[in-house]
Amino acid sequence: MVEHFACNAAGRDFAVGDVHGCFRLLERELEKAGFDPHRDRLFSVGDLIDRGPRSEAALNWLDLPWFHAVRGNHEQMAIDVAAGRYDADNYRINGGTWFLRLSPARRSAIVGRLARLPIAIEVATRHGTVGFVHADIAGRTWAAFRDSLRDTQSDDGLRAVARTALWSRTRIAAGDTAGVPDLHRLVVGHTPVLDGVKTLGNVVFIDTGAVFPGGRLSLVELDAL
Ligand SMILES: [Mn+2]
Repeated sequence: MVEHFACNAAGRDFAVGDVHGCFRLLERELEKAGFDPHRDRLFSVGDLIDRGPRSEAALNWLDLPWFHAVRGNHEQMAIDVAAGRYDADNYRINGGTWFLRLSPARRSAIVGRLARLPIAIEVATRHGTVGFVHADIAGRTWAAFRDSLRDTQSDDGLRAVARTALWSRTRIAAGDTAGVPDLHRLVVGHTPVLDGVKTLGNVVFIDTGAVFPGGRLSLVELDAL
């Protein structure tokens, strides 16, 4: 549920907003940043798939040793549709047509990979721990959120915590600047901020709407946050 990464002493760490199939844009941003796959790492806030042109490429990216992603609500929708827990028409409206057109075998291969994506990632940096979730943490602190992911006894309980992590827009809707006291930064996507990367307290919203008109894909270096 939570994947931990030690400090990258050799190179740089980057975060990328919701890609939604726009992997050509991601390639371009990495090239502009001079990303070095031998030393640098890239962390995704999830929603690699749906809406955009190349959702299936997400699987190739997830095979790369320097690319790490948390699970987004779009990955969760694909998982839930395949399990019969989510309405296929709703998923289609949300950009899942590509997935629904695949063969059942291909769908289950994809879901098998997406289901292994963690809900949260934490990365040690020289400034402190940087946390990643798709939408927001449940609870006030990272420690409490981690505990709730670990200690939740039932599938339903886990789903409730994960629902906040994957879907919540409460913090940004309220303009809540309280932040997360036990992190250096929390990096999230999910809610498009078309005016550019937005910070509330120490929570950084990096989904600048790559797939939407007027939007772009944001690649940010963790050190610059
Ligand atoms: Mn999302």
